[in-house]
Amino acid sequence: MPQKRTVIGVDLPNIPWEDRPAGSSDPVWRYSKNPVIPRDAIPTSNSIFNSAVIPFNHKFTGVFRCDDKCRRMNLHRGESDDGLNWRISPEPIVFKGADPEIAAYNYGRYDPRVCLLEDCYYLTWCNGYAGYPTIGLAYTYDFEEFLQLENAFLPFNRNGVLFPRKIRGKYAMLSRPSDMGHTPFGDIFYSESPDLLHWGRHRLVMRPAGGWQSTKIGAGPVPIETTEGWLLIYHGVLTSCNGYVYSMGAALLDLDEPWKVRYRTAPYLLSPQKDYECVGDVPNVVFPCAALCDTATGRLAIYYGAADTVTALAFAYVDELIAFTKENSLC
Ligand code: BMA
Repeated sequence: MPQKRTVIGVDLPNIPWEDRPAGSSDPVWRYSKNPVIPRDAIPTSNSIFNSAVIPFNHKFTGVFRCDDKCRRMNLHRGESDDGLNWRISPEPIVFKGADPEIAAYNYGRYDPRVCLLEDCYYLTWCNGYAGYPTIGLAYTYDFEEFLQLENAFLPFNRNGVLFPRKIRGKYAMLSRPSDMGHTPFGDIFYSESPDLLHWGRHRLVMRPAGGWQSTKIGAGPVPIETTEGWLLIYHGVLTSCNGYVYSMGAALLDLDEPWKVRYRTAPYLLSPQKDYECVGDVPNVVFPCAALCDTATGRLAIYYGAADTVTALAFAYVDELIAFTKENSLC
């Protein structure tokens, strides 16, 4: 078991964990009892997927994408003692603070990420504005009151993911400029801000590459700071004759200049192969949005949406993931 302290962060001995199945040498493996959150965990939900989870008060809290039975996309808070059994609030999060024009429910709120930055929890998500998708941003100290800021970018944009500390003295975010629909393109960009309101100095990070990541890519969980660079887990999309296929990969970004990609997986880490990933409201989707990491052991628990229907869990060791990414890199 790796014991080297590669991850810069805190010890989280209580994250969910299951050893790699006997006979497997894959760097990422699924929880045997997947999915961890069924589509109907609350009475009003059609589906619960693409959701964010973070340690909070020695337990876990999360912001969950719940699409309701009217098929409205919304964000709900959830709590868990063990990261496996979740109590999800039946009511969506109510955001305060923002200009009412920005805070209004408009087109939907979906695909949240939660980032601990300084002493505050920041939430990014795909937020409707003027009927178009862009990156919403809010903060909370207690997961009770959420204060919304201005949208980070102009439409059209998705997959906004904050870095967990300032870089070069600025807040930093990854995002994926897109279009109004089921975007058939998509590169990951890096942007910085002095105040989380004004974003600029945009830099290209990665473009789609071959195979499983040939159509578009988007950042997944908040990047994990390691001695080898920022470990970014991301999704990549292949256009098959049966539609899009969403898989998971990883990259190592330069610590000081994260728009410089040092390594990037040529093979996927996880692709839709289990029934709950292949069958659902949108078949063939593995969509990672959160990762919990225990620095002492290097254990990683990755939460991902499966088939736009349920939430599933996968595990890895950070050191193994870094080694795999370097040994199987596109660059
Ligand atoms: C993307 C987003 C995700 C979704 C994926 C697959 O464009 O809408 O929320 O998981 O498509 O449908």
